[in-house]
Amino acid sequence: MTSLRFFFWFLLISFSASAQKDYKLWLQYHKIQNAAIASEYKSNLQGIVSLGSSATSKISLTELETGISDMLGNKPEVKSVINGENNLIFGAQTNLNSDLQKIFQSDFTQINNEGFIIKSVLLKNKKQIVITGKNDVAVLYGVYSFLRLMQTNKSIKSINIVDAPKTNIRILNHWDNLDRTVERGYAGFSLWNWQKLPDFIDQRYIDYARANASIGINGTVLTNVNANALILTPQYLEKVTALANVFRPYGIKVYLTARFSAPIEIGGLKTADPKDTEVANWWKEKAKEIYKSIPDFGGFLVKANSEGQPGPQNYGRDHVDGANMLADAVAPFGGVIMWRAFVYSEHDANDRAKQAYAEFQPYDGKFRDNVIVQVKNGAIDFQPREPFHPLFGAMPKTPLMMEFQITQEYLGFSTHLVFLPKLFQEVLESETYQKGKGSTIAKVIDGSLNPHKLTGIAGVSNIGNDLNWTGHPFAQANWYGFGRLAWNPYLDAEIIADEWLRATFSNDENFIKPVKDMMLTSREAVVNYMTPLGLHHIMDTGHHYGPGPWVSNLSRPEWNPTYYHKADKNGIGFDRSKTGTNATAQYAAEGEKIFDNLETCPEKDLLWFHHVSWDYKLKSGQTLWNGMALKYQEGVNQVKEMQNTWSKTKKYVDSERYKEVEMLLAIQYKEAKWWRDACLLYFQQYSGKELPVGVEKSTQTLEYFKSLKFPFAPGN
Ligand code: GCV
Repeated sequence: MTSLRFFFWFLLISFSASAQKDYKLWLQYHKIQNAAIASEYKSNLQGIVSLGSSATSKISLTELETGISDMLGNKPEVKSVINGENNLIFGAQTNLNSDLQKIFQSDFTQINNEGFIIKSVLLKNKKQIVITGKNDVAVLYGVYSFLRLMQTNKSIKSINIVDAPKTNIRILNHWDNLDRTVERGYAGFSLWNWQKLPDFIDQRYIDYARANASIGINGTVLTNVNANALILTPQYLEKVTALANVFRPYGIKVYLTARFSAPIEIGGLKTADPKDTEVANWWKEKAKEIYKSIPDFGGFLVKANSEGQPGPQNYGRDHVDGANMLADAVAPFGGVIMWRAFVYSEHDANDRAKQAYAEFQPYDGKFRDNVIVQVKNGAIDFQPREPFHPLFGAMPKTPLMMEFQITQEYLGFSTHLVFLPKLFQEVLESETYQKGKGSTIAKVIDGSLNPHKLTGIAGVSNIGNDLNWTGHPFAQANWYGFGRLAWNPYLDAEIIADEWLRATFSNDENFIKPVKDMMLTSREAVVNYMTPLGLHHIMDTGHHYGPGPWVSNLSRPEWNPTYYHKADKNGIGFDRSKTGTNATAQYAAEGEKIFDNLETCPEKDLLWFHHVSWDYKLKSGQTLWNGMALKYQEGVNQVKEMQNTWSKTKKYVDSERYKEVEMLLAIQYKEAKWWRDACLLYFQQYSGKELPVGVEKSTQTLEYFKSLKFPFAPGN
């Protein structure tokens, strides 16, 4: 081989090894560096015994074999029967022998169908570790949990874990179109290769299912909520069936979005009126057809009468009529309807933030019991920070599921490092005061505040066919964190960051500590450099890339950033208090009082609820103008600090991921300054004040920022 050829060959090998790291997500199974831990694992894991033979049990076995041998450097013996000691035994309840049944009897009463038990036990006086659950998928969750403990170097000597998910629908919403573009997707094209399906099963589908199962996600909506009825035709259902077959052994159910006008578009009917018998029958037949080939089909997600999507209101009916008609169609098969509450109308002069509540709250208790209403975390639209959606505190008789956005539509796409579990946690911990203090959103959605059969959390997926799945290596942490919080909405973001870093990069404390701090501050940084103090919806139009606080000429008033910030010479902010739109009244009395009063309203939400004078004194003693400018600067400084932190991690990270993150942070820094400069120059026109000491002056003019155009920004 000539030296040049050797060089290229070497490049190729090292590229693919590195790219594989990115691709492997949090399932790297690095060799364990800590000798004491490695030796503890070796002595406790001498053999593996599988008590099952299903496809799911086989996945568990392969995962354990791969994980343990990669982490320990040698393969444990796979035994067909339990003999000797220090084995890892796994299997579902029904496959346990009578001794094990007895040992776990009381533990089984503590878990639901998806829960698992991992325990170090004495079986005929021999020490063994057992992973069990009520079925094979639950065991698989236990297997991943066990491997996570190993990845994070936790002791397993006297392991005793009984864990179960707190919500029952833990689901990704893909906004994927049939042409493979992804609405608000920043990680390439859709994973679903509809043209090659059903005959070609891309390895990615399997790896996707595996990654999801490893964090407890149990459902996926394959298609965009801005739906295309073609997905419900036999031609496409055959392809959906192929995907469902791949996902099933991983415990993942497939769901589809239902275009409300499908009976007309693909059914040849004249109407889609939910009260029309022919229409209702059409959906019943459609459901029957789907369940025939996908017996565990999850159901439909529906965006109706929202942003131009058809719905029951087109026929003078309401959301309850629409949702219940579909619910009746899937009910005989155990299906569920996830009906979205993301509605607002250009014909409604009311504050947009009030509209979903106004429309949905009166329907409380009116939906069938296989309907769950899916509510976005805030009342506008996935902003860097929003106060929680008032519907969460106002529909006790209706199961509500959370909709988070994992893809970063308003948070810098996939170029900005923003650790979203911090945002998710803030929302989940929010007090609705529905039944007094302690009525947190987590308790609303896990059904512990008002018991419901259905509970759930949805995350708008940030996954595409980029080599690293999510565009930004750190955006993988948002997929991971979403899954972990869907399983347990009470988990702390810090624990999630810790787990993810160890499983993805390294267990070295010198790496973990600073990088974890960087992740944990990253969400506040993006709020600071984009929308501090409760500002919102001031991004540029359409693609939502970059700042656009000046935009005021769009046909719908509530699409204009000026509608939201209302900056004028007197001040800035949206008065949603009693003196304004009275949106605060949509919260339970205690919450309402806090938000309504300028003095008690948390400063982080100040301009969401109040129009405040430029000279208003913040808690820091700064005027609002100075405080706001300093926040923008703080956001920029935080990104600089993130760059600094990352620059010290070179020796812990493979060179490709190191460079990727380094370049992305440089873009983030540039864009943080762009946000700061554009917003401050724009708002300065109204405040008429100088920038305070410590805030850097823009080197560009406002006109320059306004002139920037991005015709091919992704995801639009
Ligand atoms: C899928 C926002 C987004 C749209 C999205 C919509 C929704 O308006 O910009 O892309 O549509 O929310 O959640 O339905």
